[in-house]
Amino acid sequence: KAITDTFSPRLKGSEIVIDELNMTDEEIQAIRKIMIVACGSAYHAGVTGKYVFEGMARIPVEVDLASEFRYRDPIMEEGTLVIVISQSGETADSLAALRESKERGAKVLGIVNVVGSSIAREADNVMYTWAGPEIAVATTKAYSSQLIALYLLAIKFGKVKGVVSKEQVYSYIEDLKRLPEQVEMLLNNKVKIQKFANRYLAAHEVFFIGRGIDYAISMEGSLKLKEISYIHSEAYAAGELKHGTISLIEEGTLVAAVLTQKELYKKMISNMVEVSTRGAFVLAVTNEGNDEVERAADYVIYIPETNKFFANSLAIIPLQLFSYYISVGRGCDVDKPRNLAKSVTV
Ligand code: F1P
Repeated sequence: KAITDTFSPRLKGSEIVIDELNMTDEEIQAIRKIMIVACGSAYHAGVTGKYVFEGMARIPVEVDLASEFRYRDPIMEEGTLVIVISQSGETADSLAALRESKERGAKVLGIVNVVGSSIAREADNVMYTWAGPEIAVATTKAYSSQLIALYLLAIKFGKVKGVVSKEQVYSYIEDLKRLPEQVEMLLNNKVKIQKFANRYLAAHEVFFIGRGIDYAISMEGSLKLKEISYIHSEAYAAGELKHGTISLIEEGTLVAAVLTQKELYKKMISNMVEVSTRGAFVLAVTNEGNDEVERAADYVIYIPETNKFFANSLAIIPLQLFSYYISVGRGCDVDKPRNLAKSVTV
């Protein structure tokens, strides 16, 4: 719903018009570097944004946690666009990063859900995500909307900068329009995920692994699990396994492997074999029709086919459902997890 109801990209001639984006083509032309800063799930959306902006618009991107940003002396040359992502628009560290960026002469674009919030007011430009009020503490729909905002920005920036052709714009928009129905299909599969989750209610820890965009999805999947179920969970770039993490794998450890990027299947499959030979139970979240993965995994959840840049919007759904059912099964309060606040303003 966040996807269908939020944005209205239109094609006008060969140009893509996004009503929600308050930026001129001249401002877009002037961008030389993008720095994305945010906290929590918004940060994970930003990590996806890095791959999307670089892949689609060929703009160099840095992503940083807003809470760490203050300890840097970031180089913001002419043409640096800082993108601050925040559902609430009030997160103290994100707001501080915005102010510091402006002081250093950068232009700031806010991707914000709450209209009129501090970040929305202080940013030079705002793209509202219109995801509606978020009741639960753990973000889901605002995260989905942030992803869509980033995809649209990348398409638009790529088009204005002459990297993306008109035909590509059409095809990206077609893929975006299919997402809501594909998300619906995944939601209809929830009983299967619930059954699987029920087997892991007593898990002590769960690892999520992926490469590239799939690593960004893994980070958000892991955060959802720990924040609402209190099970220790970490996301690792799969290539890092052999640099230490693999020693944590024991008989029966659940490892969720995310594989949505076809060119990375081979390497990911070898990581899955690495952990399963050490006793891990491997859950794979992957694209339909991937028989090789079927052989290497103990359990497979398929996501429908989409553009490689948009896979996060689909792969995150089973991971969110998994966390949700674990949380419910363990008797946790899904909407109000302990120790967490909806808006971190101090
Ligand atoms: C950032 C955030 C959320 C998280 C929780 C605490 O908030 O880390 O991602 O779900 O609500 O704050 P925001 O800057 O996106 O409002």
